[in-house]
Amino acid sequence: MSKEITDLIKENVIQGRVTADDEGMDEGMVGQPGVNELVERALAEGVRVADIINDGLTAGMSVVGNKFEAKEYYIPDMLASAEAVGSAMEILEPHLSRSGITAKGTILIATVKGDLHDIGKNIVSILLRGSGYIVKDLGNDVEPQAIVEAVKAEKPQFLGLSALLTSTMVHMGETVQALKESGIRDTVKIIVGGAPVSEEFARSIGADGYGADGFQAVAMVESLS
Ligand code: B1M
Repeated sequence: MSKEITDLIKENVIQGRVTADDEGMDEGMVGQPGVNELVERALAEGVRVADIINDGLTAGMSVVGNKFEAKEYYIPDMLASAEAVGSAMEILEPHLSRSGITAKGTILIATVKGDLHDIGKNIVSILLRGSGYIVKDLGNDVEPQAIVEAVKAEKPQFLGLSALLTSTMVHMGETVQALKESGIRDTVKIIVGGAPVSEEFARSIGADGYGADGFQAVAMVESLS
């Protein structure tokens, strides 16, 4: 049952359908539940939020990525799917928060300079919030110096950096370097992630941790706490 509904969510992410009013890539799907309705239904049926995210949303976006690579999908198609994932995450956010929990710490998070991909960062943010952290999101395309200023002002325990492009991951290293030059590198634990990033890369730029996905990012923050 759980697999059936997460498969439907995955399919509707691929179709880029937010609600039942949307046509979908294959068209003619108006009236069938979209990602929003399916996520609500999955929650009502008691499907685990982690399964909705991993087997539905992330699995769907992964297929979208493959279709983009194969030139079956273009940028507007990707955006429709991204919108469906973002909308689903808004529905899921309150379910991730554990009631009555006190904040475990503050995390600044940003997608680095030159990079507009923010879906993964937003998922990581929501999961961290759901685990009891205060997350301050600096947005995307954030310059190293702006991150340095934010660390000085907010004094967070953690800094999360995301990059999705091989051409922008270099700015993660520059950000670590800028923090060193400002003399505040050791005041904050730095966690990095994003599709082109690896544990080895994280080590090479002097980050404290790496998360392959949102759940691993949370586990890494917990282990560094
Ligand atoms: Co772009 N894009 N994109 N894109 N895009 C990729 C990344 C690409 C792999 C597609 C491809 O060619 N196959 C490719 C990069 C190639 C490379 O660098 N090697 C690419 C390209 C080339 C581009 C443009 C240059 C295209 C163009 O204009 N010609 C352009 C660049 C714009 C820019 O940033 N300056 C561009 C634009 C876009 C859109 C705007 C259309 C859109 C982004 C919308 C948005 O984010 N608001 C977009 C999308 C959607 C994608 C794909 C299809 C999906 C990315 C995504 O959201 N994945 C992507 C192809 C793919 O991934 N297969 C692609 C789902 C998301 C949940 O996963 O972001 O990996 P991800 O996050 C995961 C983990 O990585 C991890 O946890 C997340 C949750 O599990 N994680 C962290 C992420 N951050 C973390 C931080 C952590 C820890 C874990 O700690 C802090």
